[in-house]
Amino acid sequence: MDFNRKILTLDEFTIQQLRDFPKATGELSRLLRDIGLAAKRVNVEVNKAGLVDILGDAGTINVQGEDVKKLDVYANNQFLGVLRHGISCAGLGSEELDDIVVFDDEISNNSKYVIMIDPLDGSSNIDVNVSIGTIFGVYRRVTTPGKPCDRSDFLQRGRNQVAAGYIVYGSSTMLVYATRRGVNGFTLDPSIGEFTLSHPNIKCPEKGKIYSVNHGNFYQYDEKVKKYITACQTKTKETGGPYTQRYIGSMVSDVHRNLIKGGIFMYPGTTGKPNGKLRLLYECNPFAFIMEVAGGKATNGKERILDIQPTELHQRTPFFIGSKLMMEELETYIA
Ligand code: AHM
Ligand code: MG
Repeated sequence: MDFNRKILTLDEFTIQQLRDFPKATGELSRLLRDIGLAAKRVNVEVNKAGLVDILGDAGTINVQGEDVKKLDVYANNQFLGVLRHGISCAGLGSEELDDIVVFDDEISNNSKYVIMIDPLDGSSNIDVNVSIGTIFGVYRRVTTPGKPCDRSDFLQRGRNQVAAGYIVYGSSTMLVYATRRGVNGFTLDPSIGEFTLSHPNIKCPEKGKIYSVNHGNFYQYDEKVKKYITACQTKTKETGGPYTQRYIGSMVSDVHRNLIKGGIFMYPGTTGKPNGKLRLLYECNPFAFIMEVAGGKATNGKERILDIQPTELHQRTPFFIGSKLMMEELETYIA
């Protein structure tokens, strides 16, 4: 069989990027390779979730007080294990873990990066065969390499991310990651077991036709948000609506689609939960970084997501993200 040698694998791509930086150590490339490896392992289990007894509740409650599905636990262990054994990560913070994990050994203590991760997002969709995903953000440590990392390395503003990405386990499996230089998407080629560059230099269209929000919460949103949603449904000169409503309930899939096609995704605060549901550090910050590099915007309604100074590992925030012009239009409603 002839392979198309013009198609780069994830490893080939990240190594090629190093050519432009003669002083680069390759540590970030190794980290991305480790993430790719863990993602492939999780992908195998996601694909057979319906077949084996890995499906369903693990019977424990995670730190957010939500039921944990077995696959969440599996995914968390895979990423934790691969990154701990790798040599490019000093520690990890995860949606599934109460506190950070410090990889306190000589090699890990010398690495300059830490990772925030949601190992398996969209958990309510796991046992119904709907796309789910992994989300990650990579930070350069603020503590000095050579010593164990600590919480201050993780409680950084999102704008300090050096890279961020996600994996979507969908009709095909994709890994998308951004550095300041651009956003690139890789599709898993099952025949060779490699992520291959399929979506080079992703740019989010400035305007799209899709809005994504949980309509079930409509009457709990504040008046300004309700007005904007109503405008999305109404044909007006300003909005160019009505828009199409699309909401999977897996943010990775919802934002991935809107990133490619153009659109806006919202998880506003509600009367019961003023900060909404989504977590700043490992759900919103990585997507905000990716979206901004792709030309879009992300805010909590008052402030740019990437400027928020975190105080808690698991803090939540209202979240609005999407195409630049649609976000600017939203801002005229909620400012
Ligand atoms: P999870 O981390 O428990 O999976 O929850 C996060 C998910 C997001 O992927 C998605 O956007 C949101 O929850 C959907 O929530 P809701 O069902 O309230 O609309
Ligand atoms: Mg999540």
